[in-house]
Amino acid sequence: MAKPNRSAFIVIEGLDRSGKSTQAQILHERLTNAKTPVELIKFPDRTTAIGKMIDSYLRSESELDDRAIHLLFTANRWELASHITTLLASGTTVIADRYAFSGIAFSARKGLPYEWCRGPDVGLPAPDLTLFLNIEPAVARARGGYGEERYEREEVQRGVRELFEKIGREMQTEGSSWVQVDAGKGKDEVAEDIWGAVEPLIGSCDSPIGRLWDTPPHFNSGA
Ligand code: Z5A
Ligand code: MG
Repeated sequence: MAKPNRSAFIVIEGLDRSGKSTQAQILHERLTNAKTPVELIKFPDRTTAIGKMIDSYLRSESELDDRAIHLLFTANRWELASHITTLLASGTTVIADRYAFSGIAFSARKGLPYEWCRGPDVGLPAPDLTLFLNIEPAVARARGGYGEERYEREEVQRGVRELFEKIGREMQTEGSSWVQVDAGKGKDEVAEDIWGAVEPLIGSCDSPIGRLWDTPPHFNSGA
């Protein structure tokens, strides 16, 4: 049987100010310079109609029920799901700056049931690699402090961190590739650690695109 010819889906997760966007950009540039087709997607994608509602909520310009905003974050991923699978199938590497794991961690931190939070993300394109940028919230705060948006407070970040750790343990238990990166190091060192995890995946994805938390892990077009 011929090998599926597709590229890698790489997710960068982590706490606020852990350097996700910085590293996503560095990785994007590195792959572009290596002539590897690559697209960087940021979640939330604040440019769509749903993304604009999320943006307004995060800026505290509007109020929403906790479950309603959770479902909007998930819908924001689903509206890009078929775009992601199309890119992967056509040989473009996809980097996502945050993904479903942020959705679960931030909503469960508010007290919503963990399994309820996970439900709507089941079946999304599964990452081939999730890089979790691990940092002490106090170190993150020292990087210019938290911003003005919702959730940007140290006690929130501590709770979110514990939930990310739970998600990471579960992902590793089920055999998914979840790699912790020490994000407290300098930018270049972190970039090298990330490259060490990403490089082996480039040009070597030989399985069908998986579905997140779905078994068996087959993702067909039409999502
Ligand atoms: N959220 C949610 O609730 N549910 C969901 O489903 C999703 C998200 C997807 C907005 O996310 C909020 O949405 C977020 C979670 C929630 N709330 N919080 N918290 P966002 O992605 O738009 O916002 P966020 O605010 O990511 O964090 P950030 O500030 O963008 O952090 P970052 O991307 O990890 O960091 P950065 O921008 O790359 O770097 C921050 C600063 O540190 C900057 O000045 C850098 O130059 C500096 N930096 C970066 N790396 C280093 C190193 N290695 N050393 C020293 N300084 C560094
Ligand atoms: Mg960011």
